Amino acid sequence: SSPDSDGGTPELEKAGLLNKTKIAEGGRKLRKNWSPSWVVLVGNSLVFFKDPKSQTPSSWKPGNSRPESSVDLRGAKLNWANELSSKKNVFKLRTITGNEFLLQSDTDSLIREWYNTIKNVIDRLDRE
Ligand code: I3P
Repeated sequence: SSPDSDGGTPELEKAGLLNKTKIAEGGRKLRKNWSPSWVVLVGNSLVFFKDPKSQTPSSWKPGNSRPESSVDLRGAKLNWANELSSKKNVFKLRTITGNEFLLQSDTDSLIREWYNTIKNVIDRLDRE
């Protein structure tokens, strides 16, 4: 079994660089502001970090650096959303509290991996 399967520190599932913009806060529409974000999927949360240069998957540890923001995936909705952007490979994540994010990568395989991984977490939480 893995070191953190005892309910202690949540396990890191995935980390990487994506383009991100928040498009709604509590259901209220926001102006788009795309920027690169270091995205970490850990436990039931998607955590966003500002400075991608200082982050690598192997160096990331909980508490190592201050997240910019964090999203609870419980009850969240995930959908491909290429109609919401002129960019390719865009999906939308909507939290239960009505915060909406677009995430994007030019690399098809990378964005598909992120979509599937986040979807699996949401589906697992839905079954709990
Ligand atoms: C927005 C900016 C975004 C673009 C958005 C523009 O302009 O160019 O990159 O979104 O398009 O409004 P501004 O910087 O003046 O706010 P995409 O790159 O996702 O297309 P939109 O208004 O059609 O969403």
